[in-house]
Amino acid sequence: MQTAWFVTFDHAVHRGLFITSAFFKPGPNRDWIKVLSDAGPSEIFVPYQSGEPRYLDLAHPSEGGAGEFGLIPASQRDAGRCGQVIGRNNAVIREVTEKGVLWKMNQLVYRGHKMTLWGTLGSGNYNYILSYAFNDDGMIEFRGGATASNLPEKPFEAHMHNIIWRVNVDLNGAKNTVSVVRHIENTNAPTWRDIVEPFNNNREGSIEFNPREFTTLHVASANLKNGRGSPSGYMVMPMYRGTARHMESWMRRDIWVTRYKPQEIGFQFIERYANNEPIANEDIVIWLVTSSLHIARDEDGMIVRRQGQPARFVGAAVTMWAGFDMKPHNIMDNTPFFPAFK
Ligand SMILES: [Cu+2]
Repeated sequence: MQTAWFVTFDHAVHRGLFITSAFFKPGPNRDWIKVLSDAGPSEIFVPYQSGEPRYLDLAHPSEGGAGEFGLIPASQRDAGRCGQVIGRNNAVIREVTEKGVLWKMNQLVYRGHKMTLWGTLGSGNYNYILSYAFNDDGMIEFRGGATASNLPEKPFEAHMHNIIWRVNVDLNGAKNTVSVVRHIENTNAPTWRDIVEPFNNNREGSIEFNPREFTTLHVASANLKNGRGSPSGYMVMPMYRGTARHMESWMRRDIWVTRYKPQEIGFQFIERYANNEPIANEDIVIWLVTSSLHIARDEDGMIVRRQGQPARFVGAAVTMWAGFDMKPHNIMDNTPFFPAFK
């Protein structure tokens, strides 16, 4: 054993599948480090091109939510050959898989592994696969996949699947500090700068992803160092094809940071939650908007013709993924994957 994960999870109506704690052991001689408390989707917001509908799939109906959606029970067909169905109501799959080549140098190679926990939220005609992969190199992959079938009334209308995450990072305990890492390049010069700044001057608030700056967050704990004495942190990194903006005022920024309050769950209220409280060395929550633009295709289903009946379109929308990664930064003392030097 070089590294290990210990992860707990739960699922609920209005919450989908969410992580309740995650601990990482960065080496055989190192203690377990807490990384996450509760982390999962805050909202799944799906507006359509013509303006209607604009579904909130996780909100309570009294707050404009579309329904009381829970996880769909899973079977061995979901789990495949490497997976197990686990948890309450048999709704979660645990898979331990190879993820392909993680490192290669000439004749040497290391194939990485990960443990994935996933479940499926049944949201009317859509299904949302909520997936968390804990990798042997300390990476965590948060993914939401939109699948099942397009809206039966308008199967050919474009729409946006906005999966908005609420991540209570508790690296080495609750008190953390969030910085923004910016890559700043001037094309009139051959050099560049990579700078680290406090998130929003260490106050609750929001920023935008800037693809030219490779916008990345860095979450640190004041006293956490690795065996070499380097300050340890986790990077929060996007994996976007685009950044969604919508009419709703809360859908005009990409990342928010607030103080942790257990009752602050719904993303449509984020502007009220983010009321300028200090966030340096506090129990913080990171909110990330991750989006898939779904332009309908004929491949999203098939036309079924039966004698004596009008032709109808039966949907089968192939999964579109959105999400982000968390990557360790000076958590481990060295690479755990090189072969022993002789
Ligand atoms: Cu879609």
